[in-house]
Amino acid sequence: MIHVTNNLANNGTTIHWHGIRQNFTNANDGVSAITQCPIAPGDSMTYTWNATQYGSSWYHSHWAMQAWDGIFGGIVIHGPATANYDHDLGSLFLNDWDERTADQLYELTDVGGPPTQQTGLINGTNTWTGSDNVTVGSRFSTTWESGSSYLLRVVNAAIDTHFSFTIDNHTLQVIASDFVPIVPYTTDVVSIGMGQRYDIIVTADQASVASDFWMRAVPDTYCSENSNPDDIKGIVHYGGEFKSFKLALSSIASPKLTLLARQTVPAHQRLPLGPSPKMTATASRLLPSSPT
Ligand SMILES: [Cu+2]
Repeated sequence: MIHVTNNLANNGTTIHWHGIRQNFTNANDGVSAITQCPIAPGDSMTYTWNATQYGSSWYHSHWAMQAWDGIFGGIVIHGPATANYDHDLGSLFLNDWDERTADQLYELTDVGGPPTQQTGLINGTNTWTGSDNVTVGSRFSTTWESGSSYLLRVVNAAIDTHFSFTIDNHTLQVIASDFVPIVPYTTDVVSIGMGQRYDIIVTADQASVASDFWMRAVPDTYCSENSNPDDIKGIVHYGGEFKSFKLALSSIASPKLTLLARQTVPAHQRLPLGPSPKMTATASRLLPSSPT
């Protein structure tokens, strides 16, 4: 059961639970104008559905372009894993990013096809150098203890980018794809399409090589274009206690480079988002395991 309150000033919203089976609960699928009317500004709605699958997914707005201006988050439904790990770090989001809002880009798409994205984010953050030559933002970073193994629940929440996910020097052990547990296999790179999730175990076994490694989300540019395909990077740092992943909010070093709807989205004539859009989806980060 999830209570959603729409704190946006001007726009309706709905929240869709990506990949969740909605047998007999179809009205809770969160698809605007299909399974429900949008939740009006100031209004609330309680979504109720059964967790009959387990694994990693995400929720996102299903109203216009809102999801790609930042209204999304992780869903974790606990269940068995097909390989052992020490620590579950949680959801790790990959996004493409542009300083214009998704609504502004949509108008360009109407006349010229999908525009080139400027860069991308790892869990809501990255650095970026604009046309004024000023670099803003900060890299995503995560601290690991040498010898421990970590579960990463990677989600591609991009609007128009297929990513290749890698961590320099590290082997990735894949144990689930979307909500499907799989026989574990190891690889150097995981290719992840929009909306997809992969559960990946990584062992911190490279302390003898270096203390810091790049985590990379490389846009597959045969599908779409990006101005900084080699710069969507985060840091894996060895040396200290791990912390679970957290999707970066507006507390990011630069307010400019972040998921737009988390902060101030400039008013726009087509879809005038309010001066301070904010949305809370409570109790949605961690959902109980399904009864068997
Ligand atoms: Cu979805």
